[in-house]
Amino acid sequence: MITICGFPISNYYNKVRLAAAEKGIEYKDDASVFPSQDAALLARSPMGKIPFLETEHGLICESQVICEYLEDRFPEKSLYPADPYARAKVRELIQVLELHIELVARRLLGAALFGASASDETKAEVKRDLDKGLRAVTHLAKFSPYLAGNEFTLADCCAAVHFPLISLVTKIIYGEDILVGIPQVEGYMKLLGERPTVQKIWAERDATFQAVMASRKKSS
Ligand SMILES: N[C@@H](CCC(=O)N[C@@H](CS)C(=O)NCC(=O)O)C(=O)O
Repeated sequence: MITICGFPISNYYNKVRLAAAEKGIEYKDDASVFPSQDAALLARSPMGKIPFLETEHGLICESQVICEYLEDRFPEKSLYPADPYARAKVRELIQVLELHIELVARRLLGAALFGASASDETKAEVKRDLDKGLRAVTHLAKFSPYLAGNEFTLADCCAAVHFPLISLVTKIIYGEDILVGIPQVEGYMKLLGERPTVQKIWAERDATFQAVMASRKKSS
């Protein structure tokens, strides 16, 4: 049995859980693991990040690597198309989403949600880079109806967890959800929200987020 370790407000942890659920994999969930630079966590996840996976062979970190492992180990229900070019296009979408949108918006996460400050310069840099990332997503995504075409793929697991965070952060920082720049996103998110697997992940994320915010308020 494998165990996915993390915390339900982490979009990367949720990506892995969503992929596992979509693939119909039986797994254990350790939803109480926070990122940390403590030796105990670093021994399990060398960057101190979540998620990581416990297997009978050892530990694996990095969400994309974990998802690829799940594909290799449980190939029966694949989240990739069969054709090599189509598979590469799914991976291309994932890379663009994660490197050029999610990671860029993440620079403002602390300022948007946790009371950190961000300079006007940082906000302007992030906006410039997000615009480039969005241009790439607009170019690559098919929305027909899923991101890479007519099959639900791992790219959709990524979008299901990253798009909401990007919307939230940009709404708070710039007063506008940057994803409105891609008109198909609204209908696409509704479609994703019809999937029981996505509903479960979103509900757990929201409940945990509210609990975290309430406890921060109490302790401040
Ligand atoms: N590239 C990593 C990113 C994971 C990541 O950044 N996780 C966040 C939580 S959503 C984290 O652990 N942050 C703590 C840190 O960066 O020290 C992956 O895909 O798993």
